[in-house]
Amino acid sequence: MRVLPPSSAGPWRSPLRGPWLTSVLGMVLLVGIPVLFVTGLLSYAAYNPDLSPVNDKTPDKGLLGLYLFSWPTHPYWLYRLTQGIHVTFGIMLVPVLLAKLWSVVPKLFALPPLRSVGHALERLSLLLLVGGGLFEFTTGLLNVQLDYVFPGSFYPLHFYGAWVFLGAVLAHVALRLPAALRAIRTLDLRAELRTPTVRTRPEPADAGGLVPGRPAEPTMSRRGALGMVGLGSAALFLVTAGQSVGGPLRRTALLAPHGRAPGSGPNGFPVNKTAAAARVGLRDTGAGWRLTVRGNGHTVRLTLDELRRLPQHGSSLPIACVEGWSTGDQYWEGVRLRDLAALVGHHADAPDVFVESVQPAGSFRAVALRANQVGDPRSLLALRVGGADLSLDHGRPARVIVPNAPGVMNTKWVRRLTFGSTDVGERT
Ligand SMILES: Nc1nc2c(c(=O)[nH]1)N[C@H]1C(S)=C(S)[C@@H](COP(=O)(O)O)O[C@H]1N2
Ligand SMILES: [Mo]
Repeated sequence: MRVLPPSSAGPWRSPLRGPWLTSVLGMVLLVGIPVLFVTGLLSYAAYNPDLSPVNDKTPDKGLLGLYLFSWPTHPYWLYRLTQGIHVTFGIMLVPVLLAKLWSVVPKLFALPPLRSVGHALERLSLLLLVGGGLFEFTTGLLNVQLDYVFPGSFYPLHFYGAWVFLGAVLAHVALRLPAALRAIRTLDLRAELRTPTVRTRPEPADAGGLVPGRPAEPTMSRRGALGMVGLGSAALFLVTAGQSVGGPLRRTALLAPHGRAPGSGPNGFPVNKTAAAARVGLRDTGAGWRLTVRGNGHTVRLTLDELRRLPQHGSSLPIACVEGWSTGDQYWEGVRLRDLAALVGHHADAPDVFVESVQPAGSFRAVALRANQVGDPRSLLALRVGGADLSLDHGRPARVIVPNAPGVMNTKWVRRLTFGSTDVGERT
């Protein structure tokens, strides 16, 4: 049997593989992945997890929560933008990630698997890098696209996975960036984009063993390979971005589960969880419904008609879900949260509030809002949207709407507001 030198790496014979191609794809990820990290960490901060246990899906975060800050209500569209970018870029980077993995596949299967201690460490960091990357993209995609199928909650998996992935990416960049910058200068991108398949030559042999020792005839040019990745990303953009961007792209958002308007009329915007799915019916939200407002030792109970007789205000705000879909600005009308706080004696400074739904169970039935969110004059307990009463699926008779908050904070079918508290568990 003939022993192959490392650079021949057995079955991997594509003449396109080489440090240049890997580095070009790496540079795209080097720009894209930090954007995913930053927008992801912002999304985590937007949940205000340090405010209340009900907001905190990762209570064991320890030092990883050090950067948290009180999420602002201005500008009202910021979360829609950052989370739209997070999900859209994440989906668009999938072809780049897969192409990059394809380009280094001889390394992933290199034999012998461990040559020295240094080699073992390098392989371990690659395992965390590849495993972490695949894990983050898979959990993210599944959360957005499907009924979630991973065991356990999405949030801790994606959150802790992100830190592992970040560590591996930083190590990888520190180790590889100088070589990648050198490799990228070995071919001229613009010339490659003009080179057809017949004139495609392998890159010069490399120490890393990406370039095959016995290259096969090219079946595709580098232009073709990069074009395929680019077209893949562009196609994914076309079938998903509409869920966040809106406008005419909304009609092409074929892959976005909540992307397209499910109906017409004022309540014809996406529904994350229907009343039926939340096991909320007319029994809980009909004539017998009362809103309980508590705080400062006072308790006030209001019927829907009494709520309607309080000063009504309007604000145009979107719903922007962590899953990346968002509505355009909807015109909500109802009672300001800070006016409701005043009903129980919080006149000067708005306090935090604990919001509870009539929904009997589920992790989104309660949420805590921070004082800045309560105090914002655009924050409402909404009774109407687009000039019509809320539909049952959108939270009839009353739901919270807050500027620049993740959709999950806009609790539907509200039953009780406790001002000056962020966790009613201990007090109920
Ligand atoms: N009671 C209750 N309120 C809820 C939810 C829920 O599951 N239960 N889902 C939240 C989430 S995750 C989002 S994105 C928004 C979506 O609002 P919509 O269904 O009216 O579009 O409602 C929020 N309010
Ligand atoms: Mo959501």
